[in-house]
Amino acid sequence: MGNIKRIFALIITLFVISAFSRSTFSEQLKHKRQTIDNGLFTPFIPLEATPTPVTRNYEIVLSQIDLAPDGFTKRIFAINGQYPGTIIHANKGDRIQVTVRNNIGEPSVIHWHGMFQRGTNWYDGVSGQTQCPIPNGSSFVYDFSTQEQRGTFWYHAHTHGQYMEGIRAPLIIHDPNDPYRSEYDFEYIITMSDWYHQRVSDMLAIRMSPNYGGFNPIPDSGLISGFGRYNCSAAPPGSTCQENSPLAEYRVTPGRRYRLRLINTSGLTHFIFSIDNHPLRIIEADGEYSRPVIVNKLPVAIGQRYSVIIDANQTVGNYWMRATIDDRCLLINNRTVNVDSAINYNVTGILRYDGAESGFPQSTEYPDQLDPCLSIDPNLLKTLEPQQIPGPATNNIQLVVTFRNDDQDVTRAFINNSSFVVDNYNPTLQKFVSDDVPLDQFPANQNIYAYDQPGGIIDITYINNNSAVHPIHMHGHNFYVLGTGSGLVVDESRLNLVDPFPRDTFVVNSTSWSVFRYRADNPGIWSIHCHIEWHVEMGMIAQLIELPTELSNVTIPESVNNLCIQQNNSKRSKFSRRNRLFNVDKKRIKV
Ligand SMILES: [Cu+2]
Repeated sequence: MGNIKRIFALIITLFVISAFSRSTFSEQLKHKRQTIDNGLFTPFIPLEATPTPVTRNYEIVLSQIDLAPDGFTKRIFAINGQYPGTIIHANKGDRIQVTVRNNIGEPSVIHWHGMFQRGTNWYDGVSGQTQCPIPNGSSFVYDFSTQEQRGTFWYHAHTHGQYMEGIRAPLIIHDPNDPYRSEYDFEYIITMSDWYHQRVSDMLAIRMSPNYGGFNPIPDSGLISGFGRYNCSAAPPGSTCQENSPLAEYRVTPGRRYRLRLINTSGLTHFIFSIDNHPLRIIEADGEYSRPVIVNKLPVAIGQRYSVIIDANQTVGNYWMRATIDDRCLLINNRTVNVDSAINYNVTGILRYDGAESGFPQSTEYPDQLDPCLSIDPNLLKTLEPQQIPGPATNNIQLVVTFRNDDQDVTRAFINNSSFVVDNYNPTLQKFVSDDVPLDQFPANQNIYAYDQPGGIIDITYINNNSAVHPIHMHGHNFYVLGTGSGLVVDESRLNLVDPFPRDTFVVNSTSWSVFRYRADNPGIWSIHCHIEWHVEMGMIAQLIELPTELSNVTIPESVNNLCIQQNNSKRSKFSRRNRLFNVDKKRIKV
C-alpha cells in the first residue's frame, strides 16, 4: 500500500514539473520580441547548474553597420551585427572563452568590466596597458575564469572611445546558489546609454585640439536597451531619419516577479532609473549581493550595475520606464561640440503587462528628488553577509585630479599633475614583464603607482579639484567605499571602517574626496580611471602595479605577445596615423 502511495506521489510530482516547464517555455515564447533579437526583451531564467565548471565559448565579430536605434541612421561599430551586442552568460566558476574577430577597420580591444582576471592580467583588454590592440582583420581569444565572481557585468572596447560607437554588451554571471533565487520568476537585462550621431573619432579630434574651449560633446539621444527616439526635424539635411522610432518595451505577466539587471554603458551620462508605480528592490550592486534596499528612483553612474526586483502586482496596464539623463552635471558652453543637440533627457521605455492595451502609458513619475549625478549613498548598501573589513592601510595612494591646458593648449586631465598618454604599441605589462623595464624608468606620463607587499591593504584617496564629477572605475578588484565628502581634505571621522560596501565603480563628486580600500592579492597592471570616455582620452588614468615581484615571474601567453609583433610590423596602419594625431609619445624605453 505504501509503495502505491509513493508511486502515485511520484506521478503527480512529474506531472507538476512538466506542466510548470511547459508554462515557463510558453511564457517565454509569448514574450519574444520580433524586432531585433539580441535577447534583451526575452525574459530568462538562470543557467542550469553543472556538476563541475564548464567553458562557455562565444564568438564576437566586430564590424561596421548602419543602424538607427533612435530613428537616425548612422554608421556604428556592431557586435555580431547588433546593438547592443551579444549577451554573454556563464555560471559562477565557469571559464569564458571569447574569440573576437575585428573587422571594424581599425585596431580594437575588449575589456571585461568588473571581472577580476585573477591570474590572467593579459586578458583584461586595455590597449597600451595590458595588451596591444587586435589589428583590423585579425582575431584574438580572451580566455579567463569567472572564479568566485557572480552578478551583472558588461564588456566593451577600451581604446579611442570606440565603445561609444556600439562595442558594448552585457556579461551575466549566474549564481547556482543565488540567495535571492526564490524571490523572482524571470530576469531581464536593461542597458542605458547615451548615443552620438557624429563619429566619435571626429569628435575626439575636436575635443583634443588646441584651444578647443568647449566641454565634452553632448549626445543626441539616450537609449534604453538600444532603443530611443530622436526628433528628426533637428537632423541635418541629407540624413536618413525615421520619426517615432520604437521605444524599448518590456512585457511582464501579472503576478510575476522580475530581476532587472541594470547597466549604465554610457560614455558621458549619468542615468536615474525608475518605473512608475513599481518600487525597485536592490539586491546586487557591481557583482556584490546587498541586503534588500527599496528605492523609487535609482541613480546609475557610468559603469555601475544593479540588480533590482520588481513585482508585477499593479493594475494590468502600461507604465513608463524612465532612464532620465541627469543633465545637472553636464558642463556646456557655446563652444561645446553638439551644443545645439536636440537630445531629450527624459529617456523612456515601456513596461507593458500581458493583457494591457497597446499604446503609451499614462502613468506618473515618482516625485523623489536625488542629488545630482552621485552614486547611491554608499552607506545605504550593506553586504548580504557581514564581511571582514581589511585594515589598517599599509599603503596610501593619493590621486589629485585637476584639468588644465597643456603646453600645446590642449585641455587635459591630470593625476598628481601628470596626464596619462597611452602607448598602444608598447603596453605596460609587456614593458615590465617581457622587457624588464624597471618601474622607475617608466615615463612620468604612464602614471604608475606600485605596491609590493602581498596582502597589503591599499587606500586610494581621490581628491577631485575639479568642477566635473567622475565615475571612477578600477580594474582587477572591487574596493570598499570607506567614505566620501565635500572639500579637498579627507575627513577621517566620516570613514566607515565597520561595514562599507564594495564596488568597482563609484562617483567622485566635484571638489570632493573619496577613499577606497582593497587588499593587494591580485598581481597585475590594473587601470584605475574615470569612466567618462572623453576624460579617459584626456588622460584621467593611473596604472596600479600590484605586487611587481610576483608579476615579474608570470609568463604572458604567446597569442598576447603576438599582437604586439603584428602591430609593430604594420607601421603604416591607420592607428599609427591616429596616434600621431593625438601626439602619442612613442619613444621606446632604453634599458
Ligand atoms: Cu571624469
